[in-house]
Amino acid sequence: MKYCLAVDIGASSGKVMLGQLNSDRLLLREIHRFDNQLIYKNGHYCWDIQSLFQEIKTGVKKCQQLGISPSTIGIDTWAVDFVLLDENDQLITDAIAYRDPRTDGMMEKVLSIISKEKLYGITGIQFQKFNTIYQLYAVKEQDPEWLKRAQHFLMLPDYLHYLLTGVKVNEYTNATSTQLVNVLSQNWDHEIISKLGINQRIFGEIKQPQTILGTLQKELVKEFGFDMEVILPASHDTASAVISVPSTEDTIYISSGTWSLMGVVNDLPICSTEAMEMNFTNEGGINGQYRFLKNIMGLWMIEEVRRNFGHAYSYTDFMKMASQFPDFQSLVHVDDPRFLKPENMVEEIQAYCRETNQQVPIHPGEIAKCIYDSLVDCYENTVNELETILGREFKTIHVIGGGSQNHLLNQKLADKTRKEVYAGPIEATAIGNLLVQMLAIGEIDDVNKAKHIIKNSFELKTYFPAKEFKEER
Ligand code: LFR
Repeated sequence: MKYCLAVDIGASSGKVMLGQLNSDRLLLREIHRFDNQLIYKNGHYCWDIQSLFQEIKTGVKKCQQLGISPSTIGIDTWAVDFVLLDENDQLITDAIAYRDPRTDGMMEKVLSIISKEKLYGITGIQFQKFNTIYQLYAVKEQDPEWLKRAQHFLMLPDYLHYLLTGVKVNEYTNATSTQLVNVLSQNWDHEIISKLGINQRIFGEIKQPQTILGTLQKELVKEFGFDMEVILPASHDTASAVISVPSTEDTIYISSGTWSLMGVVNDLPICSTEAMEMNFTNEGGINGQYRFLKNIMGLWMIEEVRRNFGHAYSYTDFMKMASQFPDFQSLVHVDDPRFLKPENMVEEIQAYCRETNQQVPIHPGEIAKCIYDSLVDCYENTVNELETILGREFKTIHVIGGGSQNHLLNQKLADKTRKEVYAGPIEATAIGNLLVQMLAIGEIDDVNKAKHIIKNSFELKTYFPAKEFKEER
């Protein structure tokens, strides 16, 4: 069977994963792993996009050293971030990151041009100050000459795919996160774009996952010693991850990583006033489906706390230390924008607790505990919101991604929501990326078969709600 290569880059690390089918099992092998982080450059928080591309090349070369030449490759990253290219296809800007404060106040400005109801009605996308639409508006206000020079707008995976192939397209699932795509036509919404006064010409053709983009540029073929087909996966990492939920029929999922994305898969978008007020999104999925979900601040908070403690503790250490402290002692509202990019996460959490007259967590384990409890609290509220909007109850929650390894969080989730929690697969995003490549080249016939392969290949852990769960406060 053919080898496929998934490049999955998250906000804190990236990996190159090799996949191969062996009858109905997906064999997964990590080829290369690297760190990713925000860098401060030219007055903005940025991603080092060139070094990310070098890491992708390193991953491919490691395959070569192992004597493996994959047939296909596809890249996914987080959403909303983009680059602008000039008429010579050169970068006009650094890849400025969504946590950069350039978007402060931009949502309010955009909403004075297009009403909130109209924008939600057209796009079905949640309101987050860092969405591409507000980033583009920030460019328009702060660096208008960039937009004047721009010929092409590419999301980050689109740009990385372009570096591999020389072909410039906008992949659909990621494009929806811009808040510029019409939820029904699944294409750029020209009315919104023109109302913002942004040139339509920069937006390219939207292509669906499974599109075969082309082969590698000649220099790369020389460098690697082999060619590959470049295939568009669901290039928004969350869209790839959701593909790995073994069955999306009757379950709520949480894609757990830097963010916790909690929701369901729907055949039709829900753009009701209720959904807008609860700030749910209808992001694009594969096969024309919608990821109806909500962004919850997620493990970013613990990633930052770890950084604040000089990486002295691992995530497992935090989990172990946290379990020694009582439940629900202090809670923070995880979705408060103050936690998006504070100077110091530990101090921000402590300040929040002080201001709200709660016990101030001091010990690293106590701080971790406060984060886990607050996340679970938010998950529970989100379950209630989802069940209200959808008018039905769910019996299970499926946690996928790196965060699904947090036993403490999984058990708390089961206890608090009184639902069964299934955890895994850990590498959900890379798996979803690989499955779409395999669908594109006919290694897998359809999505049902892909789901069967996931069930057959990865072991899931089950957490039952504790019989006697009493909330302490
Ligand atoms: C998760 C994710 C979310 C998106 C956020 C910012 O990695 O892609 O889905 O809202 O990052 O791009």
